Amino acid sequence: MFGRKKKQEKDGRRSVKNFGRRIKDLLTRSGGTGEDFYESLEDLLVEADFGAAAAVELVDELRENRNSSSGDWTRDDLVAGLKDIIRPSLKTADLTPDPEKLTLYLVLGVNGVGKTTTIAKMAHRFHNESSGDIVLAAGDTFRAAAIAQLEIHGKRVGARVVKQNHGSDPGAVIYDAINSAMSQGDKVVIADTAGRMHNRTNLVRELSKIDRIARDRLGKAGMYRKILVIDATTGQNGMRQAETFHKSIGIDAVVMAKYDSSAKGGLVAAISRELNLPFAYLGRGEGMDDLVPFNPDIYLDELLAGD
Ligand SMILES: Nc1nc2c(ncn2[C@@H]2O[C@H](COP(=O)(O)OP(=O)(O)OP(=O)(O)O)[C@@H](O)[C@H]2O)c(=O)[nH]1
Ligand SMILES: [Mg+2]
Repeated sequence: MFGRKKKQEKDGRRSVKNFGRRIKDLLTRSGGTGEDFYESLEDLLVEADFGAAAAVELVDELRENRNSSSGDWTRDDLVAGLKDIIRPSLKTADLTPDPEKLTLYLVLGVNGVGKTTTIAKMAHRFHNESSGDIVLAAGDTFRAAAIAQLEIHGKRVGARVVKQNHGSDPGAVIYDAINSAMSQGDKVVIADTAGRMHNRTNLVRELSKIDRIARDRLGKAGMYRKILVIDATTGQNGMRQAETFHKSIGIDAVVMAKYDSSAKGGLVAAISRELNLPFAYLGRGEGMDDLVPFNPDIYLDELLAGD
């Protein structure tokens, strides 16, 4: 049993399908009828990271939509019913750089979620789409190693890194990076930020300051996108992070990193439903090509697949 779980965790595509398989088992067990069926379905939704409130709402909606003459739930009905309810809240964000304007992507998120890796993957993607030279801003000045890590990634994907010393003002680094891009005619700046501070109030205050500096420097001629990275394996913590960042700084798009190692998947639906935020990409591995544009229909097919 333990061995099997380990294997599922390693194989992202299979483990993401876990929820769909469990639905299938539930239908076999319950015959798709009765109070127990609905309660167990609610439990499965909670286990899949939809969150308790959304799980109750979704099951209530399913029940209401069900015609009394429809009989027991079949797998096809249930999958279609869940898709009908979840699909409308799923939105995509297209982060393709504007060739006419300088675009700044400010990448936010708590420590360890996958920000720096996501930045490298985005730079790699934009570079391949011939968006010109990409500038990376080493805005995580809180840890010395963070600057070095961004430089390694910069070399790997062929992007220029603008940095200052460890401990310097991150707003100043990002200001410099925007100036550098403007003077060289580059169109894309992707800025790293720290995910950790002495405490959360400090982090939010620091990020709000960066936000003001970046907005002022870019002005109307630029495009500004605030990207929140969430770790797919953190469950309802991810939901709370999204709430906090969106409330205090305002988020334009979410990237769900480590989606390959997530045993669940409902977090995407929960964040979409509760916060009405669009998703840009799913991170599906550590490689530079493992950043896949979010596609709601593929997401739902995978989530609900029963094989
Ligand atoms: N499997 C998998 N691992 C990932 C993915 N994205 C990032 N990682 C790994 O997660 C770990 C943390 O990634 P970082 O990019 O350093 O995260 P961060 O948010 O910049 O971390 P801090 O700078 O410490 O706040 C690294 O080992 C990455 O290789 C992903 O999509 N899939
Ligand atoms: Mg980092």
